[in-house]
Amino acid sequence: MSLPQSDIGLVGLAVMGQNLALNIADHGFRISVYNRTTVTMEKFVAAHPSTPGGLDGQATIEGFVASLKRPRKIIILVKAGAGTDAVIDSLVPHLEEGDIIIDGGNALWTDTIRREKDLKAKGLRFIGSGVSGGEEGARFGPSLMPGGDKAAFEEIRPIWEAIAAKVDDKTGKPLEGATPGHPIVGGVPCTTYIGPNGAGHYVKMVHNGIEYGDMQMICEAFALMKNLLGMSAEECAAVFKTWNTGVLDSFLIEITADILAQKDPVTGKAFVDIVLDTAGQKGTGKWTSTNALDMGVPAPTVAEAVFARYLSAVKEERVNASKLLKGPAVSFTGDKQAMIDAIHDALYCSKICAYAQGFQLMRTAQVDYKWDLPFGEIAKIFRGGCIIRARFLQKITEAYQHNHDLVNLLLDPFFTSELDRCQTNWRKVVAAAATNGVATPTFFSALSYFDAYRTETLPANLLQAQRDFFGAHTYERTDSPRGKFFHLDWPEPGRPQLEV
Ligand code: NBP
Repeated sequence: MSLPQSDIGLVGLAVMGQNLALNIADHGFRISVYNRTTVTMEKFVAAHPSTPGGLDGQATIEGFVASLKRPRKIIILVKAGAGTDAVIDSLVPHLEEGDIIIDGGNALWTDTIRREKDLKAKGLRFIGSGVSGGEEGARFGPSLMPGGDKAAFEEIRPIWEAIAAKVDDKTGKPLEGATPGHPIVGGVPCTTYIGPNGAGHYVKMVHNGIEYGDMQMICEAFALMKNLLGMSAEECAAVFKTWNTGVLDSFLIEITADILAQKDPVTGKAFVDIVLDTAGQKGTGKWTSTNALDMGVPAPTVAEAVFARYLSAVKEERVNASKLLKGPAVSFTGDKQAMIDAIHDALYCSKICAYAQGFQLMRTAQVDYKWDLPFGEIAKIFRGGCIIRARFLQKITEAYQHNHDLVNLLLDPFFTSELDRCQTNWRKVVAAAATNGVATPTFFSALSYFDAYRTETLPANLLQAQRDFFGAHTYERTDSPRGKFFHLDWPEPGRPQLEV
């Protein structure tokens, strides 16, 4: 008796692939699975003999493709880059016109644009879908950001909506409590069609850039509590736990509270104190920052978060420098609780700026790539499943629902008033950090971004005059229409023309 054909197939059975396959099977879809190293596939299938939809392990690409219903839908979840291209190349000879390949890896969006174009020429349809939420998200509900062929997305939509994280649309809160074989029923799925070709992977990249900012900001809040206020990890954990009940309520604040409360099983010390202070990265924050520079979009806070990881990585240099470069003696004598509240507000305001920068990037990219990104929907699908899920995303959704063409998130009335309400505390924290020599690069950067953005006349007038002086780069005049350029016939250096 021949086995039934599968609804969908998946190539790549590492952490993400295994968990996503189980999530799909839990929703009653039959799924064929293939992995380059066959034994990984065999062990995986053997470990999960009965799932609601059923797993069909295949040892060859030919058998894998033959096991799928037409048009075939194949998810690739392998190491992004050359691995993805290798899998596509191995699949293509066995596919037929109209079949759909879905890349769920963290692909560079320009690679997705190239792949979509190449596959279209071969009659195949391609979806580049951001998948966020790590292992847990893949297993019980990720945030999914699909871009590419719209009609192809409509064919995978039932599966994508079934496996995505779910939120309560009114409160914006993720629906939790899924267990193996018992997925969440109801709620609004955290997936929506993002746009053509590389749009989904672009949005996923920006999501990761914001995530870099979010994580670094939380670390700076911790650094201030620890180094300025002399608080223990346990005391900091209690503060983060409280913060998680207010405007900062988010996955990252929640896990930070858990991490800071965790003891090291070997020494019994606070776990965070035995983790070496060098942070790794996989490159999506760098991609976001490089893209910001390429497009000329100010996203300094995201970039600062990437640089903070680079600075953390030169541990030996820092240890040496700590003996040679002196800073101020840390002294805090004020009201401790008031400073904790101020740190809360500094984190909140900086976070608003990081999101504003991320949405600015998407806004510019959509013009360059001729996308029409659904910003309100994007904020909606970030509310559950993904690493940056947070209560305040509901406010971003509302901001874009009120005004799809919002120029900058900072200009939405809600965020304008929040920044107004909290900025005194934000400034107090940045000043205290500077006075006491506690490095808080993203708090500083975000505040400078905010101040520069709200400043009518920046010192760039002097800068442009300098450029005209030494390089005849021309300047625009304040008393002339924009776009009209002038050059001054500058006198010799040291001899400014004092009278005209
Ligand atoms: P990895 O990124 O560690 O990739 C391992 C998988 O890629 C294995 O199945 C491996 O097969 C396969 N593979 C490689 Br490596 N080169 C291959 C090739 N040339 N041909 C065929 N298969 C190849 O897995 P992951 O951490 O599960 O991530 C999968 C994707 O999801 C990545 O793009 C990642 O960036 C993205 N992602 C990961 C997370 C996360 O939290 N881990 C979150 C969101 C997105 P093998 O078993 O034969 O070596």
